[in-house]
Amino acid sequence: MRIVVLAGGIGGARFLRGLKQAVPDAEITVVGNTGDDIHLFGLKVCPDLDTVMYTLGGGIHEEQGWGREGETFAVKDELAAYGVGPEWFGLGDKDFATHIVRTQMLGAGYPLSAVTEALCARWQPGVRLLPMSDDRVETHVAIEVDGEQRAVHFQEYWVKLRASVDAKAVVAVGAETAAPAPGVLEAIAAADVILFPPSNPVVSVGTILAVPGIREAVAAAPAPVVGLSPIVGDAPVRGMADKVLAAVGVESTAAAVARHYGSGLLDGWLVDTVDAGSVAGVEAAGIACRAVPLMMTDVDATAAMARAALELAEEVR
Ligand code: GDP
Ligand code: FO1
Ligand code: CA
Repeated sequence: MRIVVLAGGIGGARFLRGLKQAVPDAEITVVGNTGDDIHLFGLKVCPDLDTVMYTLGGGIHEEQGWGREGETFAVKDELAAYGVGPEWFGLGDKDFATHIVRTQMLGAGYPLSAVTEALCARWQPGVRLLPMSDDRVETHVAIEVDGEQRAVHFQEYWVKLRASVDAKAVVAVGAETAAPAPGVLEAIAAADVILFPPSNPVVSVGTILAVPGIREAVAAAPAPVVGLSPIVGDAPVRGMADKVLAAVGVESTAAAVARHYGSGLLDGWLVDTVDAGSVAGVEAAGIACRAVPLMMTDVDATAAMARAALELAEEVR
């Protein structure tokens, strides 16, 4: 079975670990978000691609969901000693190696998709990891501070500011001129099932869909499209997705996110059992809906979620 998953970072990666356990023989292609990418110290950092690669490759810092386990920060400390920042983004020594290899290969002319394939040759994530685009796309957030509007890089908003101020707008800078990476459209067209994991609907799945051609390809694909809600009981399970949902005028409920994706895109939607009351409303929007446990407490629980998503895909096929 060929499955395509549009994934961000932590939520997407954890879901993929369960999906792999649920259908070990499936051929999984991950279209990864690159809108979180940031250039630091002359290096290109790809947080969501690295979280998927490290999580599925066994190198992730499990509690954080980003960066490597057993990290040290000697390089970061030395950079700070030179007064070279930013200090608010925790790049570890092991992680630096990934960004050095990536930046070196990009500098040699390899596209991001080829670089990602090379990095995955070491990590063996057990899925085909494609960036959404080889072109530069970076999410910026418009905020208002002391009455003046300004735009900050997503990572500054998310990590430095901890999303403590309202997001007035979220812009995927460069998306309009970006092209899907090689293989992305083909994988979507050839898929037996397309899944939207419980990733951030705005800055993860939304950014991937903002690359011209990808939303259209998903909508036109023969495969059923099934999503899992990252919102449980009117709140994100973790992180600040509600802040960016508000920026695009979407309330922080499982049903509102389904409607935000729309029946033109989604054939099925899974909500958590606590949101069972919203099933009828989602169905009324033309999207098949089931209420199942959606907390990724361990790989077995996540595998059960993945099986439920695949079952719903067969029901709506
Ligand atoms: P990020 O790029 O690192 O923010 O990760 P993603 O965008 O892939 O996923 C972030 C989303 O995962 C957040 O909005 C969380 O609400 C969601 N999430 C995290 N853990 C769980 C879980 O156990 N169950 C569900 N349904 N969503 C989760
Ligand atoms: N997230 C944080 O909250 N604090 C950090 O210091 C941090 C460092 C970091 C370094 C490398 C990397 O690949 C990801 C990192 N993240 C950090 C996560 C990153 O902000 C992700 O983009 C978010 O989790 C949302 O996707
Ligand atoms: Ca992300």
